Amino acid sequence: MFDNLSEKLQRVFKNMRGEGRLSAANMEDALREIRVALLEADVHFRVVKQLLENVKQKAMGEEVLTSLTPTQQVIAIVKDELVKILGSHESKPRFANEPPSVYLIVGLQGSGKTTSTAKLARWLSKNGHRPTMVSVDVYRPAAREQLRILAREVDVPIYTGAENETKPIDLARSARRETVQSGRDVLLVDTAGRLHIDDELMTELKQLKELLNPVEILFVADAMTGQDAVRSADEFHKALGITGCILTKMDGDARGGAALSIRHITGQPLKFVGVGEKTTAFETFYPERAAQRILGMGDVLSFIEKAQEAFDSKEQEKMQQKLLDNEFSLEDFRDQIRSIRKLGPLESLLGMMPDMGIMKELKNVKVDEKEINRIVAIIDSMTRKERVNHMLINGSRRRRIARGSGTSVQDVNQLLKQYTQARKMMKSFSGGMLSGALGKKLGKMKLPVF
Ligand SMILES: Nc1nc2c(ncn2[C@@H]2O[C@H](COP(=O)(O)OP(=O)(O)O)[C@@H](O)[C@H]2O)c(=O)[nH]1
Ligand SMILES: [Mg+2]
Repeated sequence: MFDNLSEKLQRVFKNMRGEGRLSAANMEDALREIRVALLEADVHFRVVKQLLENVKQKAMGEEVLTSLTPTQQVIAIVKDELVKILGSHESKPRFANEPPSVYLIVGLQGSGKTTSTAKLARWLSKNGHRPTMVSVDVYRPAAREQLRILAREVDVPIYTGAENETKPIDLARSARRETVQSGRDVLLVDTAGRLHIDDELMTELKQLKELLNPVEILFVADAMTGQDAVRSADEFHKALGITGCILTKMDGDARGGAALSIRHITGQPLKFVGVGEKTTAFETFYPERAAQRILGMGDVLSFIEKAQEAFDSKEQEKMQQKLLDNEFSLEDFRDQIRSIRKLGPLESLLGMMPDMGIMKELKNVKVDEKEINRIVAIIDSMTRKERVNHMLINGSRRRRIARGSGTSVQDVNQLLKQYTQARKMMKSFSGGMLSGALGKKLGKMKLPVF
């Protein structure tokens, strides 16, 4: 799902990463590349335009150039905007105050209406409802037979109609009566489709709408048809007033752009996605997850949130100033180490990151949690004076500190060595908080890792 778009955007972000720093100029380049990626992925141009405007405004307006890496911030902004366009929250199906709730399932021929009707019936059964179905596709006998077979599979009753019921409106009326009489609470109406939208079909659907007063008119869109799906969604909405959309065939190599566009163009939410031919291949549509998949980036947002929490940018500036003034004390050293720990195990942190470039190298780096705990314990066992001036720590003080922290004198020696080395190395990274081999790799990212 969304693989094509993901790949394209990943390439854009990868290029942005290479820049190290973000400026007004390369921001324009990045936005241009994002535009091309989205258009190529079949996102409607109006949607692309809106998205880019929002991203640009936010990226330029906020303090993107300070804390953390600016490119990460831009990615987070793009993701936020994607989520917004996709609908922010998942959109649950609605129910009428007075049962039965009637759902009209509409769309072009072959989009997946009959399959989705059965899938939805199954979903409703699993979620505490007692649905029933009817096919009013009187033009193709095979279509009604298809729903009958699927109904058996998902174990949901179906209204098949009397001999004399050959008109959609008659079938619908009886099915509705039958639904009430049998104490069912939802009636799913699988309608006929056409290869193209025509007046006859629309008239029929409008009559059904008037008769049934449905709480949901769900437009079934075939994701593989890209912009055509968006166009038909728009037309169906104008003619009929759809209340939501089911996007099918998202398991194929659909370009994903349709998902982004339908919501924006019709203003109606995507409610479900079909991800296979089986009746179980059906999912609630979650904008957040979809945006993540589009970006193909793992849980970048929660990474950024965590990182921002841990490294207050003001705090960083203070640290850098201290370094420049040669005032970076053992206390600061400990605080830096603590802020790493706040992020949680480094490995799980890296697991959230997209699997590319520098991140791949980093995944092989191990940070020993025990080591961090030991360092913090040793520094905690020092007096305030010792922490501010490590030159005070002579042999007898070292023995006392080792005893107090449950470590050995060698451990204390090693820590002091690490600290003095860190100080030296950090100074050599102009304005950076980094040191060591890992620090060199992380140089561009400004993460305080020792
Ligand atoms: N791969 C895949 N195929 C689907 C999905 N939904 C429907 N189909 C297939 O699409 C074809 C048309 O589906 P159908 O429900 O008959 O469409 P209708 O004409 O709109 O009723 C069938 O072969 C279905 O198996 C889906 O989510 N994924
Ligand atoms: Mg059908």
